[in-house]
Amino acid sequence: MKIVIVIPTYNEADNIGRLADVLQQEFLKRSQHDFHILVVEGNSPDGTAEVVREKMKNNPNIHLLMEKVKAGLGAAYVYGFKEAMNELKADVIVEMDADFQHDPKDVVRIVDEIDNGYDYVIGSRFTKGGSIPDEWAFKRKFFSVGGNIFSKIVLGIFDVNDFTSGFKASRVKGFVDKLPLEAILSQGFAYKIDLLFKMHRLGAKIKEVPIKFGLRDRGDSKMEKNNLRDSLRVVVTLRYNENKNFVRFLVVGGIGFIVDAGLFNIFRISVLSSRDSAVASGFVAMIVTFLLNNYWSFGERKIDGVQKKVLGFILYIVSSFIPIAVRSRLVGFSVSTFGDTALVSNTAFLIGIIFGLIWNFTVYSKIIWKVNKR
Ligand SMILES: Nc1nc2c(ncn2[C@@H]2O[C@H](COP(=O)(O)OP(=O)(O)O)[C@@H](O)[C@H]2O)c(=O)[nH]1
Ligand SMILES: [Mg+2]
Repeated sequence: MKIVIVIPTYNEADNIGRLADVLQQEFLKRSQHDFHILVVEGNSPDGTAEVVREKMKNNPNIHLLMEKVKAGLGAAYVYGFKEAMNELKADVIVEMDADFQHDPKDVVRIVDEIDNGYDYVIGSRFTKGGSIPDEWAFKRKFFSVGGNIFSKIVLGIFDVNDFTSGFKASRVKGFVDKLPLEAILSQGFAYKIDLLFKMHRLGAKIKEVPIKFGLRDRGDSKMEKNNLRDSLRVVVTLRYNENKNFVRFLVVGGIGFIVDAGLFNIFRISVLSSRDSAVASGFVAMIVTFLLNNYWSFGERKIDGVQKKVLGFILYIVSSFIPIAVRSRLVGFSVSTFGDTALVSNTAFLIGIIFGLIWNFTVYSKIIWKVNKR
């Protein structure tokens, strides 16, 4: 496989050359792979680019991508990802810092898990065997650990412990090439949470490999002051966007009801019997809601092609009958058990509706409009 290590740099002249040397030695341990280093340079004033150019003279697997200006970590990675995919034709992309906080000796351990079939391998500080530096001030530890717990709960992803690790490997085919890189939610550090969430939603098989996050070797941290707020914003935005599907699904349901009831009456007083009208209006409402769900509620994962649409629609009709059948059973059971009163039947009916909403939304979001892995 072609493996590209993307390393963003800003004022890393003291580190990048030494890091490249160590990495080259590490690459020899997995000679079955074709390793490359892609430095994304934020136009550092300290001559980082010169150091890289010097290395490139004798190392054809080292590449340099120059940014016009330092635009943040997320922006640097997006630039690097695109180059790695489109120009270098990477099969696997590794993200890593230039300052030795990530031990270059861990690269092969991380890549090994891709070989083992995982799609997204996270060098994790918060899994058994991983660690953050003892030297960190309490405040930094607190925000690092606390931020991860917060992300975990709000995003509902419980099989990941380190949401902000900058050391990881991603499979390109089916994963990085499906990420909406243009619409990255943060140009800074918080891009990590965004991409992790989206990889998870793409159904990546995720593996955490414990790493000991070290102290920066030389040079200064470029940690932005607003990282914490920015991360918070990304987590909340991701959650909201997820619920947007649900809100839209409810609106479509409401529209479906209006269409159904309206057409029922139009058909009934014009051409059809009441019985036939109920079938016809229901069918039209199904088509309308299916299309609205396709182009709006789940628009970002819409079904393309007539054949797939027809299949999706059949599934849509079949699955929609299940909660209706369950509801009628529930109402029948309730009135025969608790008495045939308005309260009993309406309570049962309402429970049936709630079940129907959960059922339909689950089927729509997990099956019919599941996140695409084409
Ligand atoms: N190209 C580019 N690289 C950056 C930028 N910000 C940070 N880096 C690099 O990204 C890596 C991580 O940044 P670092 O300052 O170590 O962050 P910290 O470990 O959180 O203090 C390092 O290799 C930096 O040189 C940026 O805006 N542009
Ligand atoms: Mg660092």
